[in-house]
Order: sequence, then structure tokens, then C-alpha cells
Amino acid sequence: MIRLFFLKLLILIPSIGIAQGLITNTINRNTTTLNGTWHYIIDPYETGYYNYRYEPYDEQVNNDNRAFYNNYHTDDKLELVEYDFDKSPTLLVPGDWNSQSESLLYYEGTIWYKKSFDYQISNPSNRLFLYFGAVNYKAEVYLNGHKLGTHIGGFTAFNYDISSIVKPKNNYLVVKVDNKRSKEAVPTINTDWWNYGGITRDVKLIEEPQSFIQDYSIQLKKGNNSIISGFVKLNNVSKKEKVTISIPELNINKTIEISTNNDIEFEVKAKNIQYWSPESPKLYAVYIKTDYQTLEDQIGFRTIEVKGPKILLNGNPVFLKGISIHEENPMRAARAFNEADALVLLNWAKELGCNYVRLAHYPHNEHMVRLADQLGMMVWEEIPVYWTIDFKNENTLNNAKNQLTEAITRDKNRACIIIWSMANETPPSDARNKFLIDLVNHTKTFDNNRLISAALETHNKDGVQIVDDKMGEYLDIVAFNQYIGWYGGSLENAPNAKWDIKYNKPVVISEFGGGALQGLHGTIAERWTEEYQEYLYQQNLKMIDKIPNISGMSPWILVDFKSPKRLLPIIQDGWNRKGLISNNGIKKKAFYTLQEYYNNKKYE
Ligand code: GCB
Repeated sequence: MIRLFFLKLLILIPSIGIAQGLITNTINRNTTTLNGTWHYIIDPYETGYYNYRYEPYDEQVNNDNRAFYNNYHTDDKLELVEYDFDKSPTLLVPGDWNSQSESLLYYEGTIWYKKSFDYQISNPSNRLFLYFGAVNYKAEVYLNGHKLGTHIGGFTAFNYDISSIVKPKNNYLVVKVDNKRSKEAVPTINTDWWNYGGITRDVKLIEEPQSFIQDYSIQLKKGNNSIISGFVKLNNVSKKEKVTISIPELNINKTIEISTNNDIEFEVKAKNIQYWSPESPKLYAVYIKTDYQTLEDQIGFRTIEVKGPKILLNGNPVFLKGISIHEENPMRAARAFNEADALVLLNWAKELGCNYVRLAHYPHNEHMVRLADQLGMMVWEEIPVYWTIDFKNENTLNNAKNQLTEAITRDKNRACIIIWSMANETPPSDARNKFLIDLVNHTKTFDNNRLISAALETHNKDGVQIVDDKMGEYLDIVAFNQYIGWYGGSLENAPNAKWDIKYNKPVVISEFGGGALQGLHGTIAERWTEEYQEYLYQQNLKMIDKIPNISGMSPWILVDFKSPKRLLPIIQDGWNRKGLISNNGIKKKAFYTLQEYYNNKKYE
């Protein structure tokens, strides 16, 4: 009983495994995977979290042992325990739960995951971190009965220092995952994609020395193509440390001294850089070294800027030949999460003739951006500030900012990412403008190098398509979605559409498209046929060519994707059919229309 009391006391201390700043470049670190099978309990009433007075167990003084994260020490046989992880079924991690069990297809709520593991720290002075690539949407994490913390946001990574809690044997890791939608969340209740729940990305243990390289930025300096600059951040500095940044192929060896846990900036001149571009996606081996550690990364160097109405990559005008992509493997009808999934999606984009992809509508997994770096695919990365977000809500803003911070922190060294997008199709109002301007300013404090955009909307006045959203003033690229020929407007007249775009900035069509069921054929006048979709692309492309300052596009969308909003039987059956490729991986006619357009596209 004494032991039990002691453990109960510990549980009352919130977040004992302190949530640390995000550790980046986990792919090149010393890690041990916790992927694999995890036991799970479906808990729609959150019985493992609230007592019968609906008070959370982990905030109670009189804690009892029925909390699901707590049975690690239920050695008191008198305790009533109404669950048993080890007799419960398993799910694969990473992976969404919806695609792994028929009964979970539409489930939105809480599922408890549990994994036991052993871990012997290789050196007693080392530290151990628990890292999640992403959990959708809210994760409450407990290790050996201690609460490590809560993470909100389904598409970004987080980690906890578990050095003082982990044991060599039988660690008991429990995660409460809740994907209930709510009005004030990011995204909000209403979206056009599947709300996949679960531990959807890799889980790993990261072993690090006492004082270690947590994060760094190594990029070309803004407005300069021969100075590499950035910062290094060490974790737990107790004395002056020497850190060397070396890029052997560029003969760079820059040593800086660090004696605080803050970001320490550096600058170094570089000669004869082979710049990263879609045609030649050169990545350099970069080493960051301390007395205790050498961390490698593969980093490309390129400049990206706008000049009047042009986007310049390495000083040259570039047209963004793009396509939008959801993070979904259509053949599995599931969240995409690994390198093989990323390869399928990006290879299709390559085959289409793309040099650019819009990763919609949230940050995708790290394999995707790493691969885009290697394949030479420029990227638009965005956060799920989508449609009718609760713009007046301060917590919603902080949540969006946090997701943005986590996305930028993870991906800021990827040359492929040229655009951070703040939002998609958000209805203009003072509150919305304030919210988005705040996000723009926030982005600039983390990364003043990349371009900032958002997918806006047009409105029609006397037959003229107008883009005058106030946000245009704050964005580097004026991007908008338009669906002429699908959600209204005549396809026949589309090529003659008149445009009034208020800003002298590069214009990117972030979406256009229409649905087709692969294999359904008919005339160009019949919706849902491949011929209708093909005609829609032909007419839209003619129209887009005439839009002033047009600098690129990312039609909607590469592959059919699952959406609970898409209810038309036989045609949709729960799939948004605007893909150029079907959910079985078969290309529709419009794929070849766009491919031909991209292959012949001339631009200066
Ligand atoms: C849009 C949204 C996208 C939808 C698409 C559609 O404008 O940005 O998320 O899936 O339209 O298919 O209607």
C-alpha cells in the first residue's frame, strides 16, 4: 500500500516528463523505433479519463487506479479494474485506426493505445526522448503512470524527455488519442477530407548525450547567394561548447562557441555552390559537430524571391507546374505515412510533368518533404486553417501559431519548401484578417526567407472575376482557388473570362478542377465522365494562360481522396472524385491533358 501511495503522489505532479523543444532531423539521429503493434481500447465515453463526476483522473487529488494509463502499478488486488490492455486487440502504428478495422471507419472519439518496451540506455549520462511524428488530433501521453504532457494538432511532431522515468525493462506507455472535431479546433468541424484518427506517424526513442544538438537552421542568407547563415541550438549547455558546421564539398568548416541554450547565429561565405533546383536537386552532406556528437543532414541551397509579378528561383523566373496532394494512400484508403507512400505520390506528380506540389491542407509527414528535396519538387506547405475557423478565439489563434511553429521547426532546412501557406478559403472579415496577419508575422519571425501565401477566393462582379482580398497586401504570392465549370460558371466561355486582380504580385491558381469517375465515359456535357473532366481542364488551362501575372498552379487534385462529405452513390461513395488518378491508381483522361500542357509549357 505504501508503494501505491507513493506512485499515486507522483501521478499528481503534472507533466513530469517535461515537454522539450522539438528535436529536428530525427531521421539522421540515433533512434529506436516504437512502431509496430500497439494494444488499443475504444473508449467513446472517455471512461479511462474521467470519473463518474466527469472530473479528469489526472487532475484529481484522490486519484484512483481506474485511469487507463495507470494499471502499470495495479498490484493491489482489491482494486476494481475494468479494462485490460493486454487482452485488447492491436492496431498498427503508424497508421490511422479508420482503415484498420471496419468498425472504426467513421469513429471519432477517444482510443487508448498501449505499448510496452524495454530500453537500456547505452551510457548512464545520456538522455532519452520519446518522439511522435504526429497524433491526430489530441494526444495525452503517459509513461509508467506519469503524465508526460498533452499535444494538440494532428499533423506536427512533438517529443518528451523521459530520461528520469524510463526503466530498462517493462516500460508502460499509454497514449489517449482523441480525434473528436470541435468548432474551435484547427481544423474546425467542417472539412472536405477524412478525419483519420490515431498515431498516424512514426514513434521513436531518441538517445542523446547530456548536452546535444537540438535544432539548427543552415540555409542561404536572405537576398544573398553566397553566404550560408542560420543558427545552432544546443540543449542543456552547462559550459562553453565548440560547435563546428562543416560542408566538406564546399570546403566549409565554421566553428562557433555556444554557452547558452538559445539559438546562436552564424554566417559563412560559400563559393561555387551548386544550387538546388528541380532540374538538379543537389543536396550537400552537412555535419554539425560538438565534442559529444556528430549529426549529419542533407541540405540543398537555393534562393527564392519575388520580383514584381515573377517568382525567381536562384534568380531565374520559374513557373510552378504543380498539383495538389492529400496525405493519403488511395490503394489502402488510408493516411500515407512512410517513404514508400511518398514515393508513389511524388512519382505520379513527376510523371505528370510537375516541378511543384501543394501539400494540402496540413503539414505532411517528413518522408514527403525529404523525398521532395531529393526529387527536385518545389513545395507549398500549409497548416489546417481551413474554411470557417473560429477566428475570434484567442486559443484557436495560439493553436494555429503552434502548429505553424512546429511545421517550420521541422522543415526549415528543406530546400524544396518555397512557400508557407497560412490558410485555405477563409471568409474575409476583420477577425479573419487579424488572425491571418498574425500568422504572417509569426511566420516571419521564424523564417524570413521563404515566400508566404494563402489560398484565397475570387468573387464575380458583372462577369469579371475579382481578387481583392485584403490579405493580398500581406502575401508574397496571390493564390486563389476557382472552380469555373464545376461549382458554377460556363466552361464554354471560360477562356474569355475577365480578371481583375488588385495586386502586382505573382499569381498562382492554388486549385481548380472537377470530378470524374474513372472508367465512366460520355460526352463533354455529361458530369462525372472522364470527358467532362478532360474538357474542364482544356478550357481552364486556356483561361489560366490569359490571367495577368500567372506564375503557376496546383490543380485539385492528384488522386481521388476519401471524404465523408461526398455522398453520391455509385459515383462518389465517400470519395472526392476530382483526382486525375483514381483510387485504384488508374489515370483519367485529364491527367494526360495536364501532362501535355506542362510538357509544352514555355515561360520566361
Ligand atoms: C476546395 C477546397 C478543397 C476541396 C475542394 C473540392 O476549394 O479547398 O479542400 O476538397 O474545394 O473538391 O470542392
